[in-house]
Amino acid sequence: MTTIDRAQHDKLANAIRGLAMDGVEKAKSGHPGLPMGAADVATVLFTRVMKFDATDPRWPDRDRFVLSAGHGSMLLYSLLFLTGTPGMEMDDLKSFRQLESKTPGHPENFMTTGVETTTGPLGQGLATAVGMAMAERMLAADFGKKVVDHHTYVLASDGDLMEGISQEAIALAGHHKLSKLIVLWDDNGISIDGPLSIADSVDQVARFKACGWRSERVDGHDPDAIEAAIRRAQKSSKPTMIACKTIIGFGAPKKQGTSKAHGEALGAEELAAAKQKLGIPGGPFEVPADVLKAWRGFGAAGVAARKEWQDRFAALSERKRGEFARRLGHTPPAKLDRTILAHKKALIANPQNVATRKASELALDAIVPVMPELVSGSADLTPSNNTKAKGLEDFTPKTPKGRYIRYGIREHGMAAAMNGINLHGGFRTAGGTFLVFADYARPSMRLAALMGLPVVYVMTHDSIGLGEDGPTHQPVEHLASLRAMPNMRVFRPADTIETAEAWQLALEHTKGPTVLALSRQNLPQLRTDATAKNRSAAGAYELLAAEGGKAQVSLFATGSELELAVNARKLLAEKGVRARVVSVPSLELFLAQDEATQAAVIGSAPVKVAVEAGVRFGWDAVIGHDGGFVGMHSFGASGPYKDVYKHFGITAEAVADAAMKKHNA
Ligand SMILES: Cc1ncc(C[n+]2csc(CCOP(=O)(O)OP(=O)(O)O)c2C)c(N)n1
Repeated sequence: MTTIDRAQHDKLANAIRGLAMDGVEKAKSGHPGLPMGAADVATVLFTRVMKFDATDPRWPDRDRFVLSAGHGSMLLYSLLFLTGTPGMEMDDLKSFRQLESKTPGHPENFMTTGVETTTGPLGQGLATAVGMAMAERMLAADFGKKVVDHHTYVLASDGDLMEGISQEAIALAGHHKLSKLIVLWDDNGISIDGPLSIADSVDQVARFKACGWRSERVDGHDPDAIEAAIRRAQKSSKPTMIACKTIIGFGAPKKQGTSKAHGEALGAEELAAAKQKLGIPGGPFEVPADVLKAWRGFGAAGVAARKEWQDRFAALSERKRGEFARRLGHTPPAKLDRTILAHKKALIANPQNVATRKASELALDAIVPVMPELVSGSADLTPSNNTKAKGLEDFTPKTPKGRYIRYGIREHGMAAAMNGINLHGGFRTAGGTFLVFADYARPSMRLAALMGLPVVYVMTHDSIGLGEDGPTHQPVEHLASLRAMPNMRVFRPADTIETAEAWQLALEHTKGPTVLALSRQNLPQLRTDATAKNRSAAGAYELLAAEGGKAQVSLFATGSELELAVNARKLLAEKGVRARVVSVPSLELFLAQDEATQAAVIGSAPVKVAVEAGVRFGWDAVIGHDGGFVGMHSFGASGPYKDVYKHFGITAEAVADAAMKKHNA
């Protein structure tokens, strides 16, 4: 236990409170209530409990701290400053919420060193931390506890626990007995609308227990009690939730304990009164020298532990050290290219007319043996998503070397955990569900795109082509909506070769997530070439040129509809019309190419028709406003898939007719 006495603790905690009040006051916006209320909890974590070295915020074996309640960002920024994290100066705190500052409204891991994950959408941080704790266990299994042995701490608010994603997250964590995950709940009973009691009456302690956690209640303003609870948590074989009873806006005489302290500046009068009440000396942004010195001491307290870690790391073989660095840097294995090329060549030698979900499994079968960092999984659709490649064993508490995660029917929790696994470092993640249920995972997918995390979503049953399950399961607007998301790449490969190429591009890409939209139904292998060149890399390419002269028609298609375009080209030839076929495995990747490349692929044929079993939205950039489009204009329908395609007029004949109409116009 600590040697920090109460008076010293209060000074340390009040430094956070003072900075948070001043930061919000200067910005005239922000959330002072949480930092003031949770300052004691955070101070205990950072001065007594956590293993970290502020001077080396990227030390791989540091304890992770996730501020799930991202609106309380001044708490985190104050801690980074006080502990002496490089790059966080007092001037940065003074620039809170200003453009391009290191102190944006909500924590953004790409703006601020020391921020482990971007938070703000409530619930996401908690669910992301579950993935971090999973990754810690998996990486320890690969490299040993001497180099990977740390905790993941989360500070969560009422909102974090009310959001539905929290249920998926805590159920996953409890099931996996993620004992190194410790959640501190800022139990202040207040949110924006007022007291929590107007909208919530969940017994959170009982709820966590029911999900396989240890949980207990403490006084969130009693540092020794908080520390003791955390020490008990560290010894548990289960994850722990500690309900820390706090007062929002602690110290603000009129506003504390009310929603008035939640999300606005206190105002000069209340701020001055709070500082007086708390005994915080000095003017705005002033931290007494002795207090800052003490904080800096705690920031550097982990230097020795880090150096010892470095010695242990240095004792690993050169090969292991290199592999550790490669994996933490998300660098794809050197063998990946060769592996994909050999896989493509085998497919050309022995063509497979299979669904692209099956093609994805074939690609994974080839990739998994050369990519030990690839963690696959599915939200209870393993036999449908084909995500369990040969050689992948289940990840369970007893088999931490398993690289297949059974996420259960928890798409949102899965997507957030995938983010956490990537953020922790050492792993790449792929997770499966039906494309239509991207909607159930979307807020976490958006954060992956925002943070630039290279996760892969294996989203099968990608159109009305799934047939009998009907419109609830048939994605229609999903391709367009995912393409609309900045930094999200969507691939809809048409055959085995394009699927292998899409996997290669997804895994070689380290700056953002990728959706693989894959068919349920079998498709012909249309590609007959297997050069080292990845033809999908530019997003689109000419699959078949026009025969017998200049093209009169350009047909564009993705995924399962490429076959229709190929057949339509034949029908047009029978009518004496020359058509070429362009495959577009990734529309937005294509639209990101330079103008000349785009123009060359789009071509100069006067008639342009696109076919995709989704909505038109986005296609005008290729076919023009006056182009023809064969696709969906409504929700789908239940029936055998060939009947459904006919019903909605998505056929080779319809494509040929659309082209003929334009040709004759
Ligand atoms: C998903 C999501 N919905 C809504 C919000 C907007 N929001 C920010 S803070 C907040 C209230 C949070 O209350 P609580 O979690 O108790 O935080 P505290 O009042 O203790 O600071 C809301 C609704 C959000 N950030 N994320």
